[in-house]
Amino acid sequence: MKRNDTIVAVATPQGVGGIAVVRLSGPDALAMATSHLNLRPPTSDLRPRQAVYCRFDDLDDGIAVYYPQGYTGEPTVEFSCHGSLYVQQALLQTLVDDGARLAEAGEFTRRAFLNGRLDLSQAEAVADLIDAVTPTQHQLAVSQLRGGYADELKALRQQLLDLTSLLELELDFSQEDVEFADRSQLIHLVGSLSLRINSLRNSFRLGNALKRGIPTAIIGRPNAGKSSLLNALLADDRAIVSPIAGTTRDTVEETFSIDGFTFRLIDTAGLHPTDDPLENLGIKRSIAAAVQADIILYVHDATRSFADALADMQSLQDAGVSLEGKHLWIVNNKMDLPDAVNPTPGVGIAVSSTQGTGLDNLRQVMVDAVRRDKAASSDILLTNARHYDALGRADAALRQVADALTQGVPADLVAVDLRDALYHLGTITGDVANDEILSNIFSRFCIGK
Ligand SMILES: Nc1nc2c(ncn2[C@@H]2O[C@H](COP(=O)(O)OP(=O)(O)OP(=O)(O)O)[C@@H](O)[C@H]2O)c(=O)[nH]1
Ligand SMILES: [Mg+2]
Repeated sequence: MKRNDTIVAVATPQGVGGIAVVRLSGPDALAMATSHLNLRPPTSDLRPRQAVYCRFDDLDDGIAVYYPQGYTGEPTVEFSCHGSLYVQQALLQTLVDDGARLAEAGEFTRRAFLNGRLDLSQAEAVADLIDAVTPTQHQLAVSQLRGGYADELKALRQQLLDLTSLLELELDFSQEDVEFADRSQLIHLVGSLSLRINSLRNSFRLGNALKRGIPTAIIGRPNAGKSSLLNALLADDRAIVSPIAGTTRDTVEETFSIDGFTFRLIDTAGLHPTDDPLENLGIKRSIAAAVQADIILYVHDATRSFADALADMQSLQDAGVSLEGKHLWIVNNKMDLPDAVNPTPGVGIAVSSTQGTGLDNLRQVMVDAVRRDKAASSDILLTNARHYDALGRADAALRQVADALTQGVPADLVAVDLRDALYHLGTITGDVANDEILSNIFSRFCIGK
């Protein structure tokens, strides 16, 4: 990809709108724009960061703003025109005929990164910010955009880099048995980096759940009313409900938000002992949903014996569903029926999915729990899967370094692992970046960003 050409794209969403913004960025941006702009009054000038009313050829009237160093870090002109599809396309065409190139997805932000306006983790936060629909997602993106843990990692990485360079210098003097790199300082630094990395990695489960929706599995016996509960919480007829046991065969997923938190509800096939191979396939998926869930809503039909529910709790754990770190609530359903009894007063949550009673309480319990988890977690939450992976690799390398240092392994071998750790830490902020990493990140962006 040429990095020095002038690129253009519509920066506003595709389609018709009140206005559209066309963004032109690169060394020729100002010259290209001025050759088509009729400034009004004609004596005026495109001055840096000033909005100027102008006519763009014979096409449209609008506002142009020139930034000597725009979002991309290069000369940029942004033109606000009427949001007609014809005007947008014709404006693009004119500039392309003049030598501009249509920008690829994320290319403006990619340039901003390459020109040092943002580090890589901030560029990724821009994508998250654009995607955010809830206050929580917004808050997570903004905290990453403002530097967050990336600044801290950058500083720690720099210290590690300095010590690694000293260690490598020793290799040039291998005959002379000198130690430039202070080993105890190195051990201390590796230790504090590992600690920080682990606390960040531990925050990923919650961070990721808050960003993508907290996985919430609805589990229980056939006919307990799981699908009815899903529909009631969503206030939508999403899943099929019927009096026939075994209606839901496969998992059904849908997200919904309360008080700024997004939950990813997963309705599942009913649990019970059966020889039916198809049903067993469904039950396997129910268990898998319970394994990955942060919240389990165990739906119990309150007109039936509670012994089934207790047996299910046991069989879930036998099947490998660890309840550690999860919330599990027993939702006593069908409380509207005359023979319903609440078998777990004070503990279970009594609802009627068909009447809608008790649902506000259930929603409140769910939100309160997540709010408590968030308050109890570290101030910074890791939300980016790429960073989670890179931190894991960096940590593995650092562990090798720590082992090697305590065992007195020769410096050249320690240096190899140090370089490995430095590499993986560097990919987070973009101190190390190759085309593959960049393409992966920026292809997630939309055109014009
Ligand atoms: N009276 C009453 N009936 C309910 C309630 N919730 C569900 N039902 C009824 O119970 C039957 C089973 O409901 P479903 O929601 O399909 O149950 P399920 O747990 O999804 O069942 P499977 O998909 O077969 O595992 C349906 O006839 C529902 O109308 C409730 O709160 N009160
Ligand atoms: Mg169902």
